[in-house]
Amino acid sequence: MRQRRTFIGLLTATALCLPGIPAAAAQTAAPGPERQLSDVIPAPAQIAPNSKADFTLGPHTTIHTQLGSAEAESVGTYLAEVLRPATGFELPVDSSARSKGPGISLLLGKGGADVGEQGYQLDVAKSGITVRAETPEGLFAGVQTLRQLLPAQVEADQTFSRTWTVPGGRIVDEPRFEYRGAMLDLARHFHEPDEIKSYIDEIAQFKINHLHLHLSDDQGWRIEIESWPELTTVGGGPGTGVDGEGPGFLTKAEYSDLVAYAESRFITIVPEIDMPGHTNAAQSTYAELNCDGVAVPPRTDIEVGYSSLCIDSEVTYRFAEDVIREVAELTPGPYLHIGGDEAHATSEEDYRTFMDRVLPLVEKYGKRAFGWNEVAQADLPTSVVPQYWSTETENADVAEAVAKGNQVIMSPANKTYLDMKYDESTPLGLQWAGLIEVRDAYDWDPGNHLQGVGEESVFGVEAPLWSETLRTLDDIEFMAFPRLPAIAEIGWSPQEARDWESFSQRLAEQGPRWEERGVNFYRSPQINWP
Ligand code: NGO
Repeated sequence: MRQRRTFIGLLTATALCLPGIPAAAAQTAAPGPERQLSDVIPAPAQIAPNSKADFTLGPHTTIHTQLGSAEAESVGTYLAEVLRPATGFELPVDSSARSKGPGISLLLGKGGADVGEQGYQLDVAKSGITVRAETPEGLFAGVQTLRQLLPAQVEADQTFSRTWTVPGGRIVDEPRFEYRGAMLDLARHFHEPDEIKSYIDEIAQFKINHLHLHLSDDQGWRIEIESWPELTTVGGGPGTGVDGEGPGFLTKAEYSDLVAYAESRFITIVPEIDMPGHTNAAQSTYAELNCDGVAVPPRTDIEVGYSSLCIDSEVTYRFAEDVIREVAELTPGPYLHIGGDEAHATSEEDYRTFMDRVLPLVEKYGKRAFGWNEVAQADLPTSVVPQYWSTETENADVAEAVAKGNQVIMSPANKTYLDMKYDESTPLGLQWAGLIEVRDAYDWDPGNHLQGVGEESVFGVEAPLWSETLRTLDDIEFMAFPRLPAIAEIGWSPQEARDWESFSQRLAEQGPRWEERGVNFYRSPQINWP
């Protein structure tokens, strides 16, 4: 990670009441912007406010995008679509570099600070706003920052007649970790593509750039596999959700459409097929996946750790290869998650045998393997990324893998599991890893959380949301917000740029934005919601 620059400026209120100026005069001056340059989640790496440089959007504002770049133009179009409903402005997107006039410019290439592949520089001046980045992804991140610098009403879908002022100054920003993830569990309760898209739209605002989809488990199988067609018709059929809810699965076309949608928000889909445990749905569908050749009964309870593929059977490896091949072919992103958690019904020796055969299949089909941290019990190639989910702060297998060069995704369950209850009274969720209030989710450092795993071995952070108790999008949102932004800030912001006081104030300001967008969220008593 490159050397961080020091903070350029201190955060100051933009509309200062200067000594010597009578209060009445101050009151009649043009109102300052509602937001301050620092009112952003995740906290930017560097902020230099300039109260003389506020920019006000107007009916003639144009969005200029990098000449000749279709990708920059599509980021411009996204921005226009976000801003048009509430402002009522036309906000034409112009990539011809011909029109000048006041505007927002989204520019690619050098010219700004060195912000890496995912970062951006945002300059707000009286004459206009410029976002510069090396990649369209960086521009998109800058656009999310810009969006949060406008008043909350900008998120509404009806037009307000008011001023739309962005606070002046410069932000130079890039992420601490390249991987910042969220996870949805489609297996316990299926979530419809439209619900997943809506979640994608919300998490993208906090610069989350990966969505991990847990596609198979004991209860249900949720992705079409042509070579094993009954996985979805039976394994994802009626009654396959927890407590018999269902059916539901993604066809290949629906999955590809989701991948493309996520890509338009610069989010990479990480598919997970959980093996060799958490496989009851497959084993109740296909008798040959069981050692005794008898299909197990389907199960819709929430027990874990009872199922195992048959390790000595060649059918198991044909199945694993077919599934990995088809999922890999459908997935443009570089990662494929093979689960590997809680295989309590598989002996340790069998577990290693299984992983020795299956991990290379992921590579054979061109993907980098992720697995829950139990995979570290196997002999791991250094390319494999264990995802740490335990509540302990010591794990010998993971520490050993890291010593050999593996990187880790940090998802400690007692900090990042969005399915844990906030407090005893939370109507949804589980509490096996403890109660997780917003501050618990925020106050930890992935760079020194797990013994033997330092900053440089952390590939990123991820917030899993398991769906044993969650059915609707409302349920998902209630558990994710406001903790998801806490994990997003941990993944993006430099450790020295974040602290609870500042975060809790910035988080409070997200409340009205969620209200405008109709997002359900938990009004944590730890936050002074406006
Ligand atoms: C565990 C378990 C999942 C549960 C989840 C509930 C992992 C990696 N395996 O996390 O099957 O759904 O807890 O919180």
